[in-house]
Amino acid sequence: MGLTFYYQPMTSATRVHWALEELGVAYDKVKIDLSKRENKNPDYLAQNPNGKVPLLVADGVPIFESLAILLYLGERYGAEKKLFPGETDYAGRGEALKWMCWGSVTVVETVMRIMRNTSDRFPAEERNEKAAQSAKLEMAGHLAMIDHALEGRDYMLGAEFSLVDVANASLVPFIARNGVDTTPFSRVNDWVGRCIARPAFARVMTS
Ligand SMILES: N[C@@H](CCC(=O)N[C@@H](CS)C(=O)NCC(=O)O)C(=O)O
Repeated sequence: MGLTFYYQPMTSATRVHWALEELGVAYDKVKIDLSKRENKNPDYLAQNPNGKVPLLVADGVPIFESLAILLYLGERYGAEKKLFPGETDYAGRGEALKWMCWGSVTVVETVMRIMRNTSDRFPAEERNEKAAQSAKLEMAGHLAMIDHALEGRDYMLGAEFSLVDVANASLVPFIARNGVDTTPFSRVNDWVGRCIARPAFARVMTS
C-alpha cells in the first residue's frame, strides 16, 4: 500500500518532507491548500481528525503529528539508512528520543508562546509584551542548550547527520522569524547551515 504524504510547503509538514527525502523511500505526495481549508474537508478529516498538516498514511494507517511521523519513519527505515539508532541501540535511542521530544514539546511550546504574544495573526488584546519577553528569554536558554550539546560535534548525535537534526534544525529558522536573535549561538547557526545545505533539503524547498 505504501506511503502517502499530505502537506503544505513551509509548515510543520516540511520536516516530515525533509525526512522522507533523506530516507529516500518511495512515497506519494498530496498538497493540501490550507488557504482553501482543504484540511477541513470531510474526506481529509476522516483520516486526520486533527485537521492539520502533516499527515502520513502508511500502509493504510493515518498518522498525524509531525513528531509521531518522524519517529515512525525513524523506527521503520532509519536504522537501515543510518539516519536513526537501531532497535537495540538503547544509548542512541535514548539520545534521539530525548532531543526529538524536547525540541517538539518544550522548544515548540516556547516559540508558539512568542508567536501568540507578538504576531498580528493573533488579536492585539490577546497579546502580552511581557509574556513575549519572558518566552524569548526562555528560548535563549533552549538555544544555549543546543549550542552546548553541539560542542565538539557536527550533529546532535555526534559525527553523523540523523533525523534528530531534521527534527530540530528545522525549528531554528522559524524561531528566528519570530524575532529571536539567534546570532549569539554560533554552533547552532553553523549546524543549521550544514543541515540545510543538504540536497534533500533543497529538493523539499523546490516542491
Ligand atoms: N503539532 C502539529 C502542528 C500541526 C500544525 O499546526 N499544522 C498547521 C500548519 S504549520 C496547520 O495545518 N494549520 C491549519 C489549521 O490549523 O487549520 C504537528 O507538528 O504536526
